[in-house]
Amino acid sequence: MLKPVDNAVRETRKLDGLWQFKIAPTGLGQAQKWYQQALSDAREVPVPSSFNDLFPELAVRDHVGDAWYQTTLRAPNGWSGQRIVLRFDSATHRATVWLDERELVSHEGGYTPFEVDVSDWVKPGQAHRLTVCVNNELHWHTIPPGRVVNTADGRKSQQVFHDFFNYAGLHRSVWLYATPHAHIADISVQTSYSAPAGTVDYRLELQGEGSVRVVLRDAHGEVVANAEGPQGQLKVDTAHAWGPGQGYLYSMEVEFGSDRYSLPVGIRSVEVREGQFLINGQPFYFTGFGMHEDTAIRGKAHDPATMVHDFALLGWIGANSFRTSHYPYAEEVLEYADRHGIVVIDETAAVGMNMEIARKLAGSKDLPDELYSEQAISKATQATHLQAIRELIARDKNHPCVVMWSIGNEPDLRPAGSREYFAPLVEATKALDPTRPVTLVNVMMVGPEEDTVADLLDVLCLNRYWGWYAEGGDLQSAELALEQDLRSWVDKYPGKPIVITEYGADTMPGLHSILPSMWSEEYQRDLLTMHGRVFDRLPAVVGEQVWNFADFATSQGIMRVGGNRKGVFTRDRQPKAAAHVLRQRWTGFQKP
Ligand code: BDP
Repeated sequence: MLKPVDNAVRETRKLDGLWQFKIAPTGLGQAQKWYQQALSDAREVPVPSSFNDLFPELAVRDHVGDAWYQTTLRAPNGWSGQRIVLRFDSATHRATVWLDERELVSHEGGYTPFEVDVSDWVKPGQAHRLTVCVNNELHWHTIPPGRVVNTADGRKSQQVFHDFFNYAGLHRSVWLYATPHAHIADISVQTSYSAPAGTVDYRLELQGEGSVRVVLRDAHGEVVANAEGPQGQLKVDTAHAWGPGQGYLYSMEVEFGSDRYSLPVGIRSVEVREGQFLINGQPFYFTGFGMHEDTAIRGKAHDPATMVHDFALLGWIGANSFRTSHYPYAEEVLEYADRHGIVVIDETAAVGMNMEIARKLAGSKDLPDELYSEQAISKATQATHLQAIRELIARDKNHPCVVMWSIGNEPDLRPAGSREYFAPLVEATKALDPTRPVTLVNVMMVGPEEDTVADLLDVLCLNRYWGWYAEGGDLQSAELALEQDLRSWVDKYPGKPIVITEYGADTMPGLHSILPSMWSEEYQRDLLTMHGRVFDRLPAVVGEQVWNFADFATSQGIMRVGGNRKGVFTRDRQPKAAAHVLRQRWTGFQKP
């Protein structure tokens, strides 16, 4: 799916800004046809933003149901005769859109874009009413799953099975854009690199008639290869590879009839071989974090200032990678990673398929007994999940920074039905993109003898909390247990590389302790250092990503004090003591 761009023939207009807004019980506004007129009793909210933290009102923060958004849309006069498209970069977790009184489109899934051709309805120069109903409920069949229950006094309450606040709203930009009617609908590239040569295999999806020309330019604008036709290969004899720390991008310029699109392309290869994760044939060791899209006030909204600052902190600390835990991030983040040579593990929003964790987080005792069943994670969930994978790959397939797909986080892979649920999804991911390794992030409670899916994965991604949820306060025992745990995976799956995708400790900034004590800055520092020692003793470990980059908001509960405090940075991005230790370890890091 192509991101809207401005060029000689294409134009964009962002609809971001203050929109009219109103929360409502699920279905009420549809029944009363609120899209037929100006929203009554509405107030202004910014787009993009989560709505939850904007007002000092419990009913807004904890709202479960619909959130109505409305604005006036006007396409420029100059767009007459063009194809006009309305695009939402995300609407969390689902939305229905009306233009004036006409229902245009609905979309399920809170973290991937959707768009609709509005050429027949939008009259350039004319004002149109744009109404969006966003719904934030999570159910067993949604991704992520959750459960809506009724409180004793008849309100709706959302139980989430994952450990981050269920922020909702229009989190990313809304666009109107114009292209010629005969247009380039999609571009897919797959690259390979074997020093010094590189190739770019491309495939175009075209609507309408026209001749096709494809030109590849280097970063100086020099033409290095060209081709004709909707499918082909561009060869570069002496290629400048994209790689970690090397955000070198070519631009692939596509001409189709009068349409133009220029796609940034990084030439690189990714391969898992003999226990190593190879980028451009070289062993790569991941350093970095699991992150979150999470800041004060705006919640999960994409914000360029936060993005630039977070990447600067990644650079400062010597991180070369991150995981988009636990959902696809704004596409701008991937573009930035492309340009700056940061390596990304790209994850779907399938998080929380785990009753043991759900019980702790949702505080609920009456969850179904069987996780993979019609009452819980069902065929319907699997269908939503597959669609989420399709949409993730459709959006992100051309980003060189993305080196691996993670189809989910910490599902319980012990119960009956887990393999039947996940095996087809792993297979589908590999079929959709044969060029990238596929993983599914393993939870500590599922050991190598119990995990029903690990044999299908290219890389073992393990989340481990020795010294925190187990052996808490005793780093000596934690060190022994961690090493034993990891060696059991190496024994069972010799030759499969391991990335530790989570490890860490909740830490209150400013809390200090002479002796190792949980929650202190020293404890987090020592726990991370201990993990580093163990990883260095195990050649199979090809990466370490600390949980988490920064403190983040969660649901309320007895496990969390003002959110999850496992950040190496605070929520406002100040370093805890551990940040300095990681910086020392990661700057110029070489696996021993
Ligand atoms: C893991 C989850 C992550 C949590 C983390 C924690 O993958 O989302 O935030 O543990 O408990 O289970 O801090």
